[in-house]
Order: sequence, then structure tokens, then C-alpha cells
Amino acid sequence: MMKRSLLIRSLLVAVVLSVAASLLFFWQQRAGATVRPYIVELSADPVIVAKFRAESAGQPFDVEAYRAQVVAQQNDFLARLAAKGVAASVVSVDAPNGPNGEVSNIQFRFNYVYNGVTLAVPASAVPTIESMDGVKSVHEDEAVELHLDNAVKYVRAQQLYGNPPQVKMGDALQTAGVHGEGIYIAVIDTGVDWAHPMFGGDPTPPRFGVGPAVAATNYNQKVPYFLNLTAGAAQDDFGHGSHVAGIAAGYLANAPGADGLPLTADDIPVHGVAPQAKIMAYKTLSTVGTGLNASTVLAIEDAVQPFTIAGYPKPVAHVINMSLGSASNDPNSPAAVASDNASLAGTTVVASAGNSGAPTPTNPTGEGTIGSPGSGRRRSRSTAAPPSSPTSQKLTSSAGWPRRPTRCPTP
Ligand SMILES: [Ca+2]
Repeated sequence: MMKRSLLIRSLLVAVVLSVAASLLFFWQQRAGATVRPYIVELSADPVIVAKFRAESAGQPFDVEAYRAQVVAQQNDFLARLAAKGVAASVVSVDAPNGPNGEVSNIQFRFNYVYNGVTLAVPASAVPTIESMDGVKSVHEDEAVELHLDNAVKYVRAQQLYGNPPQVKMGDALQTAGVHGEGIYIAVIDTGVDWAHPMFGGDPTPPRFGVGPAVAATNYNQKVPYFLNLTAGAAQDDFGHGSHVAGIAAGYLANAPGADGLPLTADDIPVHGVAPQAKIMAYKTLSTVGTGLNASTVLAIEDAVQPFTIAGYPKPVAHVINMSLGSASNDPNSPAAVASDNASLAGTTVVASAGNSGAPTPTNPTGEGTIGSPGSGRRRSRSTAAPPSSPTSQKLTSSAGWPRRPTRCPTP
């Protein structure tokens, strides 16, 4: 009898504890205890802004010395946060970056175009962080999705070209400087299939980011640089980035046409806007075409600075293309601010706009649909429909594009 009552009592205790645990979980959810990624912006100017200010005033500027100051401010902030007992960890990714899948641990900390640290913290800690000295703003790290602007024909690029009007891989020495010669275009997207025929069909891998260039190694001539900021493979396993890069800088190639088959009579010749430009590929979006703002910010930073995350020399992008965006249209979002600051380096930043511009019953003109980073103040926006169109049309490229394309579709 005693044993039986003990058993019942134990069961009751277990049930009570279980209910208490559920209530505690519910309370923690209510209290914002869910750990989420946040981008914390700190007060010191990022490197490129301080450099711009100094040079505008005719003063000398030491990039490395200033960068050390920004990093020191971040380290001091992290130490003070830990001293307050806030459980926070710097968000990072083990990203394969190398021809054989070599993995680099990359932290989402920024100093060149944005002074910030991406932290995984409970939502309940945000007011504490916001109140700390040196904290400028705290942003929830928003999800980013793919967009696609529509076409080469809208910008009438071919009207600039001389002879030949369409450039193939072998035409490298025959063009007159209006086809993107000497220009690096950073495509921040799902990566780029560097061996695609539209990029010359060369299977040689690019140089991967983070580490140094190896002098004795040949790299892909069309896609000379690749930085993967995801845990997925260092390639384009979605297809969108290759499509976007093809529009920007693809050589003459054939789209499969209506029958969907390559090398048949209905194939359509397609051509990029600047076919002699080189592509710096950034993979910030996953296999399913989604990502976070923090990876966009870090890709912008890497594209603009003359060294890799680990400090090795690398080319600087003349143009950044981001056919992506988030639901936020805040011009102060981290990606929008980073885009603005990237333009101080002389880089032209192009971000998509109008992809959510379809009229709705509550928004009949489709206004306010420019998401971050397109909402930045110094952006060129690539609209999804002709600018003269009375209403924007929602066009996305994620549907119907094969994961490992053998031919680019019509841009
Ligand atoms: Ca065909």
C-alpha cells in the first residue's frame, strides 16, 4: 500500500513538474527568452566611413590602425556584455571554402562597411544591450529572399556595343572597352556555377576567399574569386546566382527555348550586359534560396575591402549586384547601411526593387515595397518591371530554374 501511494505521489510530482516546465517554457517564450540572431551596431564609424571623412579633410588615414580600434570597441562591448551575465554568442558559420571543401569558421562581425557584431541572444536581453554604452542600434537579423530583375533589354546595353555586337569567350582581345573590360562584379546570391558555358565553360575552380592566393595556381578566368558564407557546398546549388551572373557578365550562350532542351532548333541566344567583366561570387543564400542579413553585410564588406576576412590581398569589386532583399524597407537596416557605405569605396551597388510591387487591395499602387538593402539611400535599384510601367509586376526567378543548369534561360 505504501509502495502504491509512493508511486502515485511520484507520478503526481512528475506531472506537476512537467506542467511547471511547460509553463516555464511558455513564460520564457512570452518573456522573449527565445535565442535569436541580432546585429548590434556600435558607435564608432566603420573603416570606410572614417577613411572617407579623413581623406575628404585632406588628412592621412591608416586603415589597419583604425580597424584595430573598431575591433577593440567590439571586443570591449562583448566583454562588458559577458560581465552583465547576458548569455550571448557571436554567430558564425563553418563554411566550405576551397576546391576540396576545406572549411573556414567565419564570424559575422563587420568593421569595414559596418561596425557591428551578430549575436545569438535571448530577445529579453535586447533592452539591456540597447542601453549599453557604445551601442548605436540593435536589429533582428532579418531573413533575405531571392529576387530577379528582368532583363538586359531594359537597359539597352547592346546599343553601347560596337563590333562584335555579341561577345564569346574567344573574343577577349577584340572588344573596344565598352563590354565590362577590367571590371569586377560581385554577385551576392546563391553562388555561381563557374564552369557554366555562359562563363566560358572552364572547369578550373576560382580562388576561394578567406585564405591567400597561391601564386602557382591557375584560377578560373571568368570567376576568379568565390566566398561561401553558408554551411552548404561552395558552388551554386540553387541556380539563381548563376542566372544573375549570366545577366550581368555572361558570354554569348544558348538558352534551351520553349522545348526546354539544349541544342535544338528553338534555342535562344542570350548575352550578358557586360560580357568582359569578371565575377566575384558570394554565396549568402542556402540551397533553398534563403539566408540572413548578416551574410549579406559580410559579403558587401568582403567585396569592397582590398583584403580577405583573414587579411590577404584580393580584388575590390567595382559593382555589387544583389538581386535579393528582405521584408524590411528600413533605410537604417544593416544591409542598407552597409550598401550605402560601400558606395564610399567607389563601388556601384545595385539592389533589386519592385519585386513585391504588385498592387494589393490595401496597397493599390504597390508603394513602399523596396526592401532592404534596396532601401538604402545611395542604391541603384534594379526594378522588376520597366520604369515606365504603371504598375510593377512581381517577377521572381526561383521557380522553374533547374538546380544545376546546363544552359542559362533568357535573362
Ligand atoms: Ca531548345
